[in-house]
Amino acid sequence: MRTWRSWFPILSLAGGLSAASCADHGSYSVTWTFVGGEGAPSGCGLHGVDTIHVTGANTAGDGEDLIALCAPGGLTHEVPVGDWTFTFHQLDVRGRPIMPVDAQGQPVPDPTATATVVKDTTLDPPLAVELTPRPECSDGIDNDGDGRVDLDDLDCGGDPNTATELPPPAPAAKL
Ligand SMILES: [Ca+2]
Ligand SMILES: [Ca+2]
Repeated sequence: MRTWRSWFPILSLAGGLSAASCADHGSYSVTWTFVGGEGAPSGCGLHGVDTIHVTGANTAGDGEDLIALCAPGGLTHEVPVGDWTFTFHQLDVRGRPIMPVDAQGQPVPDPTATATVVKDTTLDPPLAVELTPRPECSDGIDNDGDGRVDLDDLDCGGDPNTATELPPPAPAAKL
């Protein structure tokens, strides 16, 4: 009994997938950079972003849920046709969502984009989204290479919202 019950949702899901595959499909494309125009090949590693998690829905009720490596800076993926809204989440190396904050510590929402996906066509030009990096003092990275990460780096001053792990500028030498 228990075995039959546990199989039932899986069989239902398979039926749903095969029905969905009959729909017309096209592809969306997206590229991402970091605020300020910094490219993904350097920015993803620098800001501790391992993957990008794309979620979305179209007006017909289809869904998108895809995780792609951050460093390539873009992806193309086939989905059912329709008017889509996508959201782009940053994930760290452990697959945990990254919650970017601004200099005041206020959360910055994940970027979203809308697109109309047309049958047998790839969206051109691609969607372009801009990711907000975390402050250096809470990104899990030893940004300045001194062997101390985030709040272990005294230059963060104990504040996870500090923008840089670099020491403050030395006072001008007195003559
Ligand atoms: Ca850091
Ligand atoms: Ca450091």
